[in-house]
Amino acid sequence: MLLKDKKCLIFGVANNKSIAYGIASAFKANGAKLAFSYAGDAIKKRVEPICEEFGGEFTFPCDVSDDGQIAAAVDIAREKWGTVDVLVHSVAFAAREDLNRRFIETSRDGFRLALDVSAYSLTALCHAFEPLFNPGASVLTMTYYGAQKVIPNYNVMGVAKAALEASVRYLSVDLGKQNVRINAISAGPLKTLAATGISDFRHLYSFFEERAPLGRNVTTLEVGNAAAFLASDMAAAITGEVMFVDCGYNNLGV
Ligand code: NAD
Ligand code: 0WE
Repeated sequence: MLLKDKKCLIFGVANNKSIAYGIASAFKANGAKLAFSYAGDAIKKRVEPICEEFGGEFTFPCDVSDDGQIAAAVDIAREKWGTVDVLVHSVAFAAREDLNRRFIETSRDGFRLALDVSAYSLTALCHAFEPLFNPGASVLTMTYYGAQKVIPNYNVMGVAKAALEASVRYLSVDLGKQNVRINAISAGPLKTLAATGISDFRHLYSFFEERAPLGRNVTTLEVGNAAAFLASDMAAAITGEVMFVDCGYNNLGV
């Protein structure tokens, strides 16, 4: 029970394939108290039964590109819990057209959207929730290898993830002063909603599977277990890190 009675806010569950769902499942197995955000009414209908499934305490609206909704989420968390022990950011978005053509063709608006939702939102959430974090609290975000190396079609999301990973390092200094930690998990490819409709995703998925040292891809629950460790006091001296949970793929040269 790594997270016994810890109050955990989870941003980014869309359905039971979401990485955030695997994280919620591992957190629940470790005794955590859970609450879930949703962005829009369509997602609300999916998140509510998932919250019930995990015995979650409340759901709340939060489009992370809207400062007003972030402030309202802080108010709800303050009212329900007073303080927060764990915040999970498992959110990303880019316009589909920017993942289907050459990176060089990325528009200013497409760049702004991807970086706003997928990178800046982490800093916005950390700043807004800063007054609620207990000493020893932990923030987690989800990244991908395309931040560090070129992955075909990942494009502006790779640039957004590079900004996200750098944000984790800078935020670790600011949050460290109040003994709050922040880390990123770099997960191997997973067949989630955010991966459907990506041209060549199936090819990329089997490419990783064939080459990864463990000869397979990761599961959302394995990502969740790594998240439970990083969120727990077992990881009390780990902050500002990007931890790969990818069956070893990132270590390969050729
Ligand atoms: P997912 O589609 O299940 O989750 C993405 C979530 O982002 C959804 O819940 C969606 O509602 C939310 N979202 C999008 N725009 C939002 C906004 N403006 N405000 C609030 N929420 C918003 O897909 P996933 O694969 O579980 O993605 C979760 C995280 O994991 C993302 O950061 C993604 O980049 C990262 N990741 C995914 C993979 C993969 O292969 N699937 C690998 C590594 C990292
Ligand atoms: O981070 C991600 C998913 C990011 C993502 C996916 C979508 C698809 C639908 C962001 N925005 C959108 N917008 C949509 O309209 N991953 C790590 C999964 C992923 O996405 C890829 C990948 C991999 C892996 C896109 C291209 C190439 C590889």
